[in-house]
Amino acid sequence: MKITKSIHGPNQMRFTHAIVRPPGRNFAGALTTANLGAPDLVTAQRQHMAYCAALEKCGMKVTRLKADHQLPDATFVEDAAIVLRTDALLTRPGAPSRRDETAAMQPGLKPFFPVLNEILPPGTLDGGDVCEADGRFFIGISARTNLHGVRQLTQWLALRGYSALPVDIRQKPGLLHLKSGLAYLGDNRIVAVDTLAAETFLADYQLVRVPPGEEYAANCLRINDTVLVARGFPRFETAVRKLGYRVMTLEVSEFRKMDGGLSCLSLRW
Ligand code: CIR
Repeated sequence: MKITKSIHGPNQMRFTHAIVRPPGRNFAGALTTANLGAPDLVTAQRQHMAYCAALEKCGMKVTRLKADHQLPDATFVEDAAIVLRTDALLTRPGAPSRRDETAAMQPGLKPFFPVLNEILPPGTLDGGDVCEADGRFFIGISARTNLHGVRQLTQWLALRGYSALPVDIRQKPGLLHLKSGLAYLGDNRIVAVDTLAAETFLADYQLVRVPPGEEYAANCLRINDTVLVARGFPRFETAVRKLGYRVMTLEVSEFRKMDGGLSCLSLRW
């Protein structure tokens, strides 16, 4: 039997730090399949500021990196690294246009994590495919994250005492990353969209289903005593409130246009 431990110790879902990067001038050049039109940069910057304020309100110290005007997807910092409380790993994003984001992330992580490991070729891994549930990691095999990447991350985690389980989402419609449809709420509860709900690993958890039509809201974030939920998904918001959580809703329309959501805008530990 594998021994797993919680990253967050006895206080599950406790986070103290976040790294973020506001969108740059070239944000409209980010990758997208959303078909929701071009983002408005000023609105995106405003939404990003509100996001940072929410993290701070939840008790986190937020490190704001400089906007990157060369790498349009660099605001989606979650994809460039995997961060535990004491260790961090630079990924190797699956989209070639995002590869340089890890080098750009390095100076932001170094002050906190002097030794940075990295995913090596031919491995690819996006942080959005990694969902941690109290020391157990679910890793999506996706259009962005390949088996080599999954194996390298699994080994890196095992060396630190954590277990990992691959979840193949390549045939799941609408899921760019695993966390596009899955979020751990703590308290043994997992949010999942219908296309993931039958996965056997979910049998170990209390499932919080996402109402049809509100799938985008699955990418929510439990931070300390609060669950951050994308604004505009009232049935999901009500379901989370009914579980007893304090909910804060945030408008992220401009990031949604670029296939991003709440989790991808920060690295958290
Ligand atoms: C991309 O396609 O890579 C970006 N436009 C969106 C990345 C979203 N990342 C995430 O959900 N972790």
